[in-house]
Amino acid sequence: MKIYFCGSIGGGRQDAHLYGRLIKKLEKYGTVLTTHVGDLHVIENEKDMTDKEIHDRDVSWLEQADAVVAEVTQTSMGVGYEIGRAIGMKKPVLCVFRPDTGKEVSAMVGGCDDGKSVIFKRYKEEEIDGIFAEFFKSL
Ligand code: 6IA
Repeated sequence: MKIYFCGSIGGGRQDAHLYGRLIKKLEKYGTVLTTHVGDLHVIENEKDMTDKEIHDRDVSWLEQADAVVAEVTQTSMGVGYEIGRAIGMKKPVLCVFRPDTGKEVSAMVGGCDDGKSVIFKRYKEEEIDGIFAEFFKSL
């Protein structure tokens, strides 16, 4: 199982530590192609790559992925783009959002759940094990 994890980078790195914890949990289910999203040094490490190189590499990983998991609490243009591309590629997608942060989620993400292969869930971090287990069992 190849898993593409999405989290905010340019949109703000406030949740970077959380992404690292979620990626560790996802590694129970398969190979996470995008571990750099949880890396506190990603911006510094990839500063020599052009936008085009980053985009083309990430889209090619998205094409290879069997499932996509997106943490959508921190608004990010790139994460929204990846979710849209993944749905277009008919990949199973799980979006998770933490309402207790007081943030609002875009209606285009909050409303993307189709009850089958595109799932949107509001959660608290202590609930994530059950949410991941249910999502991967359904694949
Ligand atoms: O708009 P954002 O940057 O927040 O978009 C974040 C999403 O786009 C993540 O889920 C990544 O998969 C992808 N992404 C955006 N930027 C990068 C990146 N370097 N490296 C890898 N994936 C990325 C950005 C470095 C740059 C800020 C200097």
